[in-house]
Amino acid sequence: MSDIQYQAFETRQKERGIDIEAVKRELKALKVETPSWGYGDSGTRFKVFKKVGVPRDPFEKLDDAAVVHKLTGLTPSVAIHIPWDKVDDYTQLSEYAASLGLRIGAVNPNLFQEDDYMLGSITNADENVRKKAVDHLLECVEIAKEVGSDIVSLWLADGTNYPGQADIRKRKHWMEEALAQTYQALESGMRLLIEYKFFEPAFYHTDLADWGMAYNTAVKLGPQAEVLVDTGHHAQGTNVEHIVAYLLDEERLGGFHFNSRKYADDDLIVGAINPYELFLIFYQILAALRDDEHPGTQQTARRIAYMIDQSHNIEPKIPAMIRSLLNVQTYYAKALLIQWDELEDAQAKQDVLRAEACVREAFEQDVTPLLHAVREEMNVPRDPMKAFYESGYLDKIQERGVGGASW
Ligand code: PSV
Ligand code: MN
Ligand code: MN
Repeated sequence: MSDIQYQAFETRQKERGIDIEAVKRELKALKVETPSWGYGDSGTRFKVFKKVGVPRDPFEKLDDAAVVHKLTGLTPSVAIHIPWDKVDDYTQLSEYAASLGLRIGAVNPNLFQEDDYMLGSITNADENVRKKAVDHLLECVEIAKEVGSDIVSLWLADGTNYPGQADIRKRKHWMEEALAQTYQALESGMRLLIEYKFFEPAFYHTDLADWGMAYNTAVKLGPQAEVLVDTGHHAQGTNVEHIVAYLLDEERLGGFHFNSRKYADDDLIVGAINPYELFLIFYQILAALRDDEHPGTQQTARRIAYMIDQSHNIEPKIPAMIRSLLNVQTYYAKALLIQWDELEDAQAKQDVLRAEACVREAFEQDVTPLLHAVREEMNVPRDPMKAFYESGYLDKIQERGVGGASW
């Protein structure tokens, strides 16, 4: 991409009334957390394909995450999942992260991979199982404190497969009790992010099925509990950006798990299936940030935890992560090119077509020259994917062999 192309881009955006320096500042400030489990082997219930060079332990996952951060400048933190990333010494893990220019981000409890949890974890009718699950949640809060993280991010697999299988309201009460105990253990400044999903692994009812249930639970718990929107966890056709706007307005949008879905919780590369949705999510966030009349909403928007949550089944792990991040950056950049004065004028005049065009036109801008310029100013490669393939890192990790960490 030549400077001529960047000049043409800048001229065009200035004509549109866009403050390019402000756009660049926002792009440089964008940070997206990557998940430790996105670097390990994963699959479906049919098969986990084992890849050569996959990290064998949490430390090697951090090594890979550091490469991604070095090449993109976007990913200074890594989410961990316990017990997948269980280590003897969490201080050592966070010090190792720091030595690579990273920090440990959200701590994710795992309440779905033990036989005891087959019929539920914190919603299980067996009091002993519920206690075990709460102990694990409390352990995760302690781990977050040890690694210096301010986020515990909870996804609950609990649900039932058949009508009558369990008492839905009793399960709701048990869930609320368990989460209240977890909430009590948070220090000030820490947040509990509550993720919802409408089905799977349970196929009749899920205890935290949608944003309304997650929101209600968060409100009951208190201000340190917020909702996490995983973009892949909605039924077909759901207007996810509307949910985003609503939760921002209620000051309860805590974070995102970015990925794409076509049919269900497919965990495909973010932006690969419906890039317009990703753009429209950022449109709502940027609109909230501009809303001077609602400082609480602005503050909520400012501290959103952006995270990737993908399990790459057939893709090479590190390039898949880089692709995901570049997609997030691209659609964020496009949203930053919305001409707000024009949009607000069209909305005030109730000019439907002009308002729609205003949003769509930002999406249609080619941001490639802008992203090349921003990356240069951030001292990262203009083309991080190409730089990765040329770096020799893939050859270097061959020595790890096959059979690294799964999820
Ligand atoms: C399962 O659906 C899931 O993908 C959730 O999105 C969680 O965030 C993730 O696993 C890790 O527990
Ligand atoms: Mn998720
Ligand atoms: Mn999921």
